[in-house]
Amino acid sequence: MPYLKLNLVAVTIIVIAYMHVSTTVPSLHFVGGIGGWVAPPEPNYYEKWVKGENFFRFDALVFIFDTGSHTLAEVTKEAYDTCNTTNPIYIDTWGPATVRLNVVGVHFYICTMYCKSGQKITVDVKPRNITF
Ligand SMILES: *[C@@H]1O[C@H](CO)[C@@H](O)[C@H](O)[C@H]1NC(C)=O
Ligand SMILES: [Cu+2]
Repeated sequence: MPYLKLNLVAVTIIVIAYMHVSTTVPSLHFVGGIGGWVAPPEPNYYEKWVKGENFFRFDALVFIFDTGSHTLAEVTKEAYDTCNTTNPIYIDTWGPATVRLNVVGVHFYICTMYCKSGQKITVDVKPRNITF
């Protein structure tokens, strides 16, 4: 049955092509690249970094920073916009910090010390499941 085999190969290739982006193994995102999690050298530094990334469920963010110099906090959109550090959803004061992206949707991360200098990122986590 060579035709059946060929069809199977074709179907497999098409399915893999559809699944392409989301079936890769979870990746680590080193926030800010080699610079790490620092007070941004230019105002749009982290916005630019985020634009070059694709975040999928079960990926991880790695924030490289010296303990005491920076922090990593997840906050609400309101707190993110105003750099309100009063009541974060989550805070890690020990560097480096790793965050597993277990929840699909938009998440907001700031440094509670340099948020106002632009040390903050918006991360849109996309599902890993395939929808045809
Ligand atoms: C910051 O957030 C807290 C609640 O988390 C709120 O009580 C406080 O009023 C906010 N501060 C400002 C300046 O908006
Ligand atoms: Cu900082």
